[in-house]
Amino acid sequence: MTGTIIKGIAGFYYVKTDHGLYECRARGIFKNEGITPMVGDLVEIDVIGDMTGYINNIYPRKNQFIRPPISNVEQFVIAVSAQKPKLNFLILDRFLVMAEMNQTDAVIVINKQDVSKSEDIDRIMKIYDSMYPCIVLSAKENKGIEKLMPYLRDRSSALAGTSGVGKTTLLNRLQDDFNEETGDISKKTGRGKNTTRHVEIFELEQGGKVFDTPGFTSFDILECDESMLEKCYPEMYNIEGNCRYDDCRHVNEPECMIRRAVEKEIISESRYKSYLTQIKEIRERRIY
Ligand SMILES: Nc1nc2c(ncn2[C@@H]2O[C@H](COP(=O)(O)OP(=O)(O)OP(=O)(O)O)[C@@H](O)[C@H]2O)c(=O)[nH]1
Ligand SMILES: [Mg+2]
Ligand SMILES: [Zn+2]
Repeated sequence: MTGTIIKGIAGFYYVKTDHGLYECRARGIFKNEGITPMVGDLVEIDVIGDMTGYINNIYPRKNQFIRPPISNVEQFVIAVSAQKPKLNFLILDRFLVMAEMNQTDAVIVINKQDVSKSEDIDRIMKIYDSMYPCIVLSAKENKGIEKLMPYLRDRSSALAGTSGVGKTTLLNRLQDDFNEETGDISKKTGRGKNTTRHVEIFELEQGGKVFDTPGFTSFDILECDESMLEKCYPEMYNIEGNCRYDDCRHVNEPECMIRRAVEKEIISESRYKSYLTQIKEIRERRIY
C-alpha cells in the first residue's frame, strides 16, 4: 500500500493512505543505509496489524530540506509579522534564498496586520511585492485569509517562519476542523516560545496540502557557491551581466552595476545587506 508520511514522532511515522492512517516503523535497511524517512515522503508500506505497518520503500524525493526536515515541497509560504515579533529582514531573505535554490515557489504572508503600523507593512511590500506575492492578513482576527487560499490549491505548501509569527494560528484559519496548539509570545524576549514541535501535513478540502513546521532561526550551511547566490536574488538577475568584470560578486569591485543599483535605490539596501552577509558566510563557510 502507498501513502504519504504526514507526521513523524520518536521513530513512528504516520502514513496517510486511501485506507486510513497507519502507524509505521521504518525497516532496518533504511538505518543501515543512513536514510531517514521524512514528512512529505511518498512511501510503500507493509501492513502488519491493526492500522500499523512497516515502511519498506521511499519513492524518490522531488526535493528535500534539512531545516525544516521535509520533502516534496512545491511552495514555501513564508510567514512574517511586522510587529510582535518584529521582522528580521535577514531571516526572511534566508528563507527566500532557500526557496530559490531549490526552485520552489515562495509566497510571503505578512501576518498580524491588526497590531502593525501601515508604514511598516508598506516598507515590506515595497521591497518584496514586485518579486513575490505578498499577502497581508490577520490570522487572529480572521481577516484576509481568502487571499491566500488560491495559492494553496492543489499543491504542497510549507508554512515557514520564525517562532511566534502565527503560522499555526493561520493554519487553524484555513479550515474549520484544524485546531492545533498555538502559543503566546514571550513578554521578556518578544519572541515566540517554539510551540509547534513537529512537522505535520494537513490536507485541504479544496485540494492541496499544507505543512505546519516549528519556527526556527538557525539555518544550515548554505549549499551554494558565490555565483549561485546572485541567482537566488531575482532583482540582481537582470542587472549583474553589465558589471565590468564577468565574475563580479558585487562586493567592492569597480564599476559594479549592482552597487550602482543599490545607490539609486533600484535594489533595496536591506536586500543587498543580506546578500553581502551571505557572501561573507559562503567565503568563511561558517555554520550558523
Ligand atoms: N495580534 C495578532 N496576534 C496573532 C496573529 N496571529 C497569531 N497571533 C498570536 O501570535 C502568537 C503565536 O502564534 P502561533 O500561531 O503559535 O505562532 P507560530 O508561528 O505557530 O509559532 P511556533 O509554533 O512557535 O513556530 C499567539 O499568541 C497568537 O495568538 C494576528 O494576526 N494578530
Ligand atoms: Mg506553530
Ligand atoms: Zn557587480
